Amino acid sequence: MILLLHKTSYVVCSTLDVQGLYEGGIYVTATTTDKVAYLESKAIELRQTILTMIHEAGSGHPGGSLSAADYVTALYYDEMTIDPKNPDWMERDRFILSKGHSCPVVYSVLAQKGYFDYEIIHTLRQFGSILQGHPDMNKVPGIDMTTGSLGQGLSCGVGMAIGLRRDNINSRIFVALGDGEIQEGQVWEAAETAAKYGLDNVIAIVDNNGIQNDGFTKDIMPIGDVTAKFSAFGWEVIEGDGHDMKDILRVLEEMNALRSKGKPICLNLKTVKGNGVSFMANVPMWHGIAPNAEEYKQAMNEVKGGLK
Ligand SMILES: Cc1ncc(C[n+]2csc(CCOP(=O)(O)OP(=O)(O)O)c2C)c(N)n1
Ligand SMILES: [Mg+2]
Repeated sequence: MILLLHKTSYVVCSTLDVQGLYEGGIYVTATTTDKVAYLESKAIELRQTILTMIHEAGSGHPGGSLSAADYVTALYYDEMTIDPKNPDWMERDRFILSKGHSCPVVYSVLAQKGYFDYEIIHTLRQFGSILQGHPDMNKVPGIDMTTGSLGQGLSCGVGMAIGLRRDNINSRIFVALGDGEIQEGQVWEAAETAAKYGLDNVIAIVDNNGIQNDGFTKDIMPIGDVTAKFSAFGWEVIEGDGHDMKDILRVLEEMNALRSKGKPICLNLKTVKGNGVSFMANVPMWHGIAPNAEEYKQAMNEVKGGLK
């Protein structure tokens, strides 16, 4: 039996098999079940860090950050080829948070992975802090694109993908988009460009939580069938449950199998805005407000239990 210790949580690995996990300088092998448990424990830590930074800042966007917590965990702890000690490494995979207001989720994972001192999370949105309300690639180690004005991230990803291909670098660009965000026309200009150039190094993740700023997407501007839309634009599309770690891993496996097809890939993930906290889940108000002391205490207790 192996215990993987990390700050506040641990994972028990009772069997050793094929998959590898690297944590705190220890490399162990583990089964797929162990991997899911390990990633779920990391997602709990991510939610705790998100809630802490937004509560302490007194402002921020908890809803969209919590909705992204599970796939961001899977990407940074398992899927992406990255080196926290070398954030500008040319061969790395890139992650663009096009829905930049949800940056606490990326700040949290970067802090946990050691891109910068974890204690900096306590300075979110303060004057002089590197962690501003929207992510700045010139300030934060590990942020691959400055975002915040919705609709632009996929265009940036397409440009980066063309550049990487020209330089014969086999890295991938993951771009996380909000479902409200894809109402922006620029997203579809980027989508058709990616298809035209057969950019199989671009992966768009649609965080399909059904809520935008002040209300439900279906009421404000229905986005229709996201899978059919991206397919019509020449993309491969894989659907999945954005809060079921096992299913996220299945989606990523299928994504890797599709890569040789020479088409850009969209992961259409069903998510819940504010996921993990009962009073925030699927409640539009929690798009952009911070929990007070009492709400924070309850939220931290709830996320500790995981999502099951
Ligand atoms: C171009 C632009 N218009 C408006 C906004 C203000 N705004 C910030 S978040 C948001 C709603 C985003 O909803 P969605 O894309 O679904 O993200 P999520 O639900 O994941 O938070 C809006 C309208 C913005 N940041 N950029
Ligand atoms: Mg949304």
